[in-house]
Amino acid sequence: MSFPFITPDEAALHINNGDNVALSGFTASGTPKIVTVALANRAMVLHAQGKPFKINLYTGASTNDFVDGALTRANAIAQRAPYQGTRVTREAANKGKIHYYDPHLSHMTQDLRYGFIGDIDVAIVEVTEMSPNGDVILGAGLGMTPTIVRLAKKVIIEYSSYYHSSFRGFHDNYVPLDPPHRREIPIYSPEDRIGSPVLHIDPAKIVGVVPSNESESIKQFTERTDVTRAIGYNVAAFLAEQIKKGIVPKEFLPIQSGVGNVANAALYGLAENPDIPNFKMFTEVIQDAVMDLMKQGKCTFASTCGFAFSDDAMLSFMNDIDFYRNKLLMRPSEISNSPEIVRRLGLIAMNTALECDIYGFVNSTHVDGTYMMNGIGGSGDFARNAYISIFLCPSIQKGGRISAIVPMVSHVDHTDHCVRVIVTEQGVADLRGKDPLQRAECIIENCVHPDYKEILRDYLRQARRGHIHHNLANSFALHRAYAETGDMRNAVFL
Ligand code: 0RQ
Repeated sequence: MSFPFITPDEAALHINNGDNVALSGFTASGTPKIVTVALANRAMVLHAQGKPFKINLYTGASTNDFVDGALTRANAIAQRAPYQGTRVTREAANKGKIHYYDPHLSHMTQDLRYGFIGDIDVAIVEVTEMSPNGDVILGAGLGMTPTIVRLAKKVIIEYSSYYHSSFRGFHDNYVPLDPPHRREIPIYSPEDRIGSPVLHIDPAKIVGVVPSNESESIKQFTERTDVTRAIGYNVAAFLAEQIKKGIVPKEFLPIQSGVGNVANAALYGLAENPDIPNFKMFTEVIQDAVMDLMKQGKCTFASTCGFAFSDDAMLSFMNDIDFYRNKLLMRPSEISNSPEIVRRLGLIAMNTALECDIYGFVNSTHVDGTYMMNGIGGSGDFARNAYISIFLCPSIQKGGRISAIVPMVSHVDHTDHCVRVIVTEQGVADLRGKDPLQRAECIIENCVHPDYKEILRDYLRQARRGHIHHNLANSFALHRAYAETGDMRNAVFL
């Protein structure tokens, strides 16, 4: 069977107002880049005619301007899930223009299969190779693709010719059975392959193929700063000491690292510490740093859900693809983030907090408890199940006007039960085996910026005694001071 080549505009006509649309990819990697822009244009034309047009949009993780950006600007998204990271989409979600639903990434795919969210009308899938029987090789991100092509009533293919080297062999497509038939997911080390490099799509569902030649358009990270460098140094020194003490096995454990500037710096910190052995990664997304670390021989293997490489790094990856062939493997997000495997492999998980409180609760998502930043992403999948769950953040933000350590977080993503270690540029708070008051003292003395130490000690002194010491009238005094004066250092306790 050969599939019709269609234009992006013709592809967009297959999508109707109110449809549930699911996309391939994970972060910007492997997402469609052409049809979504045409869809945004179609929405704008229909809106100009006074006709309603919005879709519900489900992806592996955050996307890019071709997807969230274009569709948000066109006011074409009704519901959106899971993680997003595009400025306009964030604004729309915060203004209530998009119903943004933020599940754990490991849940999202099975939520679709379980029918929690409704049927999938259309899947749009970027592929890099394709044969007439519907066998495809995906691109730089895997995400939910094996499940969405099974569930979707129609599949639109974006056939990318951007990649001049073949991705064949970098994917491990696999869909677990659902309860009550679920068995163990048989991954016992980061390299284990359990599925197929080729994904089969039912040819009868494929309504057309749209050629594409777009890159992922991912920007490079900002250079490390003194602060992010210090966070990386501290986390590496902590782990080196754990190995020396025999708490972390001397052969080390696989690393999971979140995204962003802080997580990037943490990986470089590991690479620069001579007492950290070469390591493998079992993570949800890898960025440029991992390619560097592979070249240095420090990172020997990475299992991931997507290659979130900047355009320059992607070109150098393609030019040297054979070097990476046995060192990189992409898995669906429900496997890369599977709590079962995270626990079995004993990951060292490193994720980023917006704010932490003195008892070890972490807010990764909502500034001031109200304003959505990105979403929980995979951080919860890893944090609860890791061998050691570490949260990283600079101790202060906005030139010191915000302390990242507060008496009580304004929103809870990760509880004190999951958060084992907090690292800032000031130092490391090891919370394992400590009661709440011991944790508070440990965090204040090791992680808080000097400008805020006395303020937080004061909070503890005047707090009501119990298992946890709090004074609810003052728990948000720092947030209040920021709202009223623009500086948390002006906090006043009642
Ligand atoms: O603001 O953009 O205006 O400069 O938040 O902060 O320090 O640059 O850190 O880029 O690593 O992002 C938690 C958002 C950190 C991210 C978060 C402001 C700060 C800055 C960004 P500007 P930094 P990063 C993998 C796992 C949750 C999901 C997750 C995230 C901006 O890491 O989304 O971990 N994590 N998923 O100034 C007010 C505070 C603030 C604050 C920071 N307390 N109050 N503003 N900022 N702390 C990803 C996936 O799952 C795919």
